[in-house]
Amino acid sequence: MSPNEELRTDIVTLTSHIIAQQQLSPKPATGDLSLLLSAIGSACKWISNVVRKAELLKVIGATGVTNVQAETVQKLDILSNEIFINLLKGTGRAAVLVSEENEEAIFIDTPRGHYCVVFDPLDGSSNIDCGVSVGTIFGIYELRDRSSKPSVKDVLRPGTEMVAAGYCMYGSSTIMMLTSGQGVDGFTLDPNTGEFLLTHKQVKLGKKKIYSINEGNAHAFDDAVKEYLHSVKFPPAVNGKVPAYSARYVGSMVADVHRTLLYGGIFMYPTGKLRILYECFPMSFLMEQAGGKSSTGRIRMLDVVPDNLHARAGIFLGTTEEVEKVEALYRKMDAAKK
Ligand code: AHM
Ligand code: MG
Repeated sequence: MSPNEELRTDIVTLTSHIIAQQQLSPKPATGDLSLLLSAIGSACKWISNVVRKAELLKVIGATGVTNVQAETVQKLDILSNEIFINLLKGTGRAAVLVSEENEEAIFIDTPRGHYCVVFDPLDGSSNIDCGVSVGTIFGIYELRDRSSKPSVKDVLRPGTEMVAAGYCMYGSSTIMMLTSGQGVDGFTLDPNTGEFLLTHKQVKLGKKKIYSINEGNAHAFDDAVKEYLHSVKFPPAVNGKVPAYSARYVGSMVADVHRTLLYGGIFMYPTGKLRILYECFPMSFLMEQAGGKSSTGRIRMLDVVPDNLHARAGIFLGTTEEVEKVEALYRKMDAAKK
């Protein structure tokens, strides 16, 4: 620990931040949401610990099975899922859990369970074996009606109805970004104290021109996407200056969105691999709260109503200017087809 660290007294932990946010809520606060967010913080600490030691604990690699989505399940996917589910169940506040790793929703019969948590416990896990950043993504809904039996209808709702969302990135440091509709705040895990500390207060989207996409899929892109990509590679001069774009693509949504949030630009996955409920919605909620935009190309992503738990959509998120350029090209493409 450096001398400066020892002297630091202006400490805001994730827990104290959640409690402060709770006081700002216009609704009388029960503390239930705070408890859930706090459990998510604990789950992310545990997952971070396992991810960092994965090679040493020999939990690297695939399990040999594929999930309901025909994707290879990594050992760490299973471990992270169990950690997340167990810690959420332990709060007694969650009634419905939806995980990327489980085909069906998990219903928990508990008297104070008024919330639904949707999550991808370890997104980008195919990158683990080579040590690239991975992350956890989560979103929270309140039950529509506390007096009715919880059902999948409680989560098959537009993203605009989420009450909180976030991600935790296991990268060069472990960072959690969180929103409950009052902006985006970021917390870095201090390995000495085991606390998430507020390090990114009220994040506003960066202004850099960066585009992020897996161009290996270009053969399957809509013409609108192809035209957008051409425009960022060969941009027209503005006042005699050619705006220079950079290309960056990690292949791990949390890392690509985190960079987009901090630096700016646009992240795109147009061919519909990413899941609406627990990948697209939380990231779109954060992006809007940081001052950006998220779209399917045709409509606001948060207005989509998923028709099943693992439904997918194309996504474009980032700075408003870039996302609107893509939307304009979709309108042009659709008009030309009429
Ligand atoms: P996963 O949930 O199976 O890990 O897949 C999602 C990941 C995202 O993190 C990332 O944006 C995308 O898949 C990368 O896909 P690709 O390898 O096709 O570029
Ligand atoms: Mg995923």
